[in-house]
Amino acid sequence: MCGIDLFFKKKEVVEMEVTFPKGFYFGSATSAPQSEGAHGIEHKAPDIWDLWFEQEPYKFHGQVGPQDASTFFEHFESDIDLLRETGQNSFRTSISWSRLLPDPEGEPNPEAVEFYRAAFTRMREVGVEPFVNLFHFDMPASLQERGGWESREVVALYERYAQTAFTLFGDIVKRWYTFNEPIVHVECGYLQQYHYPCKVDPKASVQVAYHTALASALAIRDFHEIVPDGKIGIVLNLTPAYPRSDNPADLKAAHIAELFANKSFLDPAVKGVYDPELIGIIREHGLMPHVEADDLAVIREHTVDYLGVNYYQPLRVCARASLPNPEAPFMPTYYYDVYEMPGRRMNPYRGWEIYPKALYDIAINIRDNYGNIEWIVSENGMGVEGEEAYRGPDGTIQDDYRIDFIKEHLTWLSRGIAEGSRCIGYHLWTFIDCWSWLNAYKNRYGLVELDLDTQERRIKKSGRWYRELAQNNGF
Ligand code: BGP
Repeated sequence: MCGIDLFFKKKEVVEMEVTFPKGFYFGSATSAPQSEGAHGIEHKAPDIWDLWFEQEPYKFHGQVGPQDASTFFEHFESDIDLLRETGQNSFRTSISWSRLLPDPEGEPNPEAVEFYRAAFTRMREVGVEPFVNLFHFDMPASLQERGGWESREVVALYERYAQTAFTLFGDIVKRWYTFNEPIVHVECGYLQQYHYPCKVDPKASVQVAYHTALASALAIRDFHEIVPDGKIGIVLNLTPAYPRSDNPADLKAAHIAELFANKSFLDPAVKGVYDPELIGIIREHGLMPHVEADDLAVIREHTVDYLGVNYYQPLRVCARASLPNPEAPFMPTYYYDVYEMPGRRMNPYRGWEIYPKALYDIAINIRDNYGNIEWIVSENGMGVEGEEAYRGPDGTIQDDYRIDFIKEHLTWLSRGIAEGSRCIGYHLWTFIDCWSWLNAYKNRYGLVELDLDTQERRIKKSGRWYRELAQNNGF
């Protein structure tokens, strides 16, 4: 058995026929900063990834920066043809704020307007429903200098950007998202130093989280006026928190982990309110954000029409083994330890556990605790390093491990749907191998291989299989 096959040594699901409801969305997801390229100043103003790469290129795998993203800006027409060739009826990408509005207070960049209109129109022409997200970790650098999400002024400018995008593209794009994985720019940018501005500042992290939830609600309010026949959601990375055991201390640890990791954005986005227990903890640690009059009414009244769920890995936790240092900067792990369950299946390249059943648990959680709101798997996928080792005699990458990964997740998802959860589709991360933040091109996720030297695209075995999956509405 070789490396990648080991992922599947313990399949959890026996092969069975799996089918999805008629009209199910089969597609994939990417983001503007990870796929467009054309980062030169003649095309767009710098965002924080351009800025950070300029400052500390050695932090990026192979010192490859965002300017080397996979040239969708240049090749969008033939890339959209490949969407059809791989059977996709829908596709998520994002708009780059700093491309559309290089001056966040100025007029839209005509080149960007032309590009996005052409790309979204072309998708529609070939029968691919565009799902468009407004913010995928890419704060304009000029706004980061003005405080980023810590600043109320940036919330107002995000609302202006959202209104601009809805007005410019709302006639051709009917499915929108306000944010991708907002907890990530909170945690990685303000606690863990994996995103710019690389701060360790718990108080700022709470303000950033709160401003993000508020900005999302403001955009939803405006969307419903500007595009009344569309739907808008938010993409959340849900990582169900599983306790090590039924011991009350482990259960409590998992309960608190769930508050921070999932409910912190899920509750305001879907229910319009924050969980009082989470607020109690934030208050106890002296981290309450600055809130202005009417904010909470905006959050309460403008909830999402549907939900995007990114799922990669579960969160396993246990009671802390030692008391936290009360003087250390506050982290949610004040209340729990991350638990490394013996025997868990790992994707060693990304360091993430593979646990497909969580998709079923998410489906049931949404059904039972979030009003059975309509939702879609907006990301799920497997990043593998060194895929060229799997190139077959005809030159195609034989990524059977990816096919197995998708099958297992879809099997559990279909059970959730059979039990009444309203999931409308599955978007794989990702379409064409793309640039992945600090990991750059280390791990490849695509249905389509990208040759970094020539920019040539080649459909992998999984891409051909995906087409059959979509044609058969199952496997
Ligand atoms: C998600 C992000 C994506 C993508 C993906 C894979 O959290 O929304 O942008 O990058 O994870 O993760 P990575 O690229 O870090 O391997």
